[in-house]
Amino acid sequence: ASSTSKKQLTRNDIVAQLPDIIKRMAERKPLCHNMTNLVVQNFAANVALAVGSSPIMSNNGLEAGDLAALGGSLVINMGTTTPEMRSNHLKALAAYNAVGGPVLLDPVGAGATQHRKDGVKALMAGGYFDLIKGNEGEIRTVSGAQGVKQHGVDSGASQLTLEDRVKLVTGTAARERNIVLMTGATDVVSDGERTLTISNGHKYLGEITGSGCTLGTTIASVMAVERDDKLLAAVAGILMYEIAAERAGIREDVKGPGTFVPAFIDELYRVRQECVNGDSRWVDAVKIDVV
Ligand code: ATP
Ligand code: TZP
Ligand code: MG
Ligand code: MG
Repeated sequence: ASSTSKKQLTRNDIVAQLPDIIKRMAERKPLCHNMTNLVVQNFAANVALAVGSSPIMSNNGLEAGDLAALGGSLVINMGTTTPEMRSNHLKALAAYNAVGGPVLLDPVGAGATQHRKDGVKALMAGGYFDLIKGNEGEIRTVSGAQGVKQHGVDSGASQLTLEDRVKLVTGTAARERNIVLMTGATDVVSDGERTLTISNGHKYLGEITGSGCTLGTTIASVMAVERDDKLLAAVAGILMYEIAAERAGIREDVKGPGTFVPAFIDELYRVRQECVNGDSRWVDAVKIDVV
């Protein structure tokens, strides 16, 4: 949060601005630079194209300066991290910070291994992240909680009440002066002053790999074009993503997680096209609570 108090975001404000933000993204096609894990490269690139950004998957820190100069955003995802990748991440973080380009951190598996716990500390000490997103175990680790034991990249069963999740997310965002998003069936997102919960989405998002990672790609794509209010950018990305998932999940041709993935990419594209064409009825599905 900045030192000046921000205008509270109401559901009405968000719903009114949402279609224009997505339309702007589709028209500008911002670069979305993904330094992501080896599992989701293709899926994340397709999600970026569907929502209306221009993806480049590059884990080479030495070209981050040239890419940062193109005016887009950066995703740093620790999913398949190595010592070499960490040093590439730090180079890219510095390059984007130098030009004020938005940077999103997804500390995948942060609470699972010592290397990842150390990695989170090194990255957070190495520069500024406009937004940090993760599941409960990851955001607890980011907050500095001791003894978090994640089983791999999944959060597992929740250890916290919604009230505790809200406190943790709001407090961490205030401390880091950025945006923090804790995902789950109900997502909690805050800039330290303003905190919202979002309950859109579909259970199949929890049954495929890369739904957290590609949510990060979607949010970073929006952050590249909506720079004045990054909380609003995050909320727009989450809602586009989760309402597209709802539409895909109930389609007759979707029989399970396998058929869900291509339908989901189609529905992301459909939401974007509706925004471009001025059809904003999809926002009626928004499920947001202002805390
Ligand atoms: P995990 O590995 O713990 O599943 P993740 O990084 O995959 O973590 P999620 O918490 O699954 O991230 O969140 C990814 C997206 O899926 C978010 O948009 C979230 O709201 C959505 N999501 C996850 N589970 C559900 C669910 N049961 N119902 C609706 N949406 C969900
Ligand atoms: N292993 C390392 S990264 C990764 C797996 C399975 C993908 C995690 O994706 P998400 O979006 O956090 O579920
Ligand atoms: Mg998941
Ligand atoms: Mg994840």
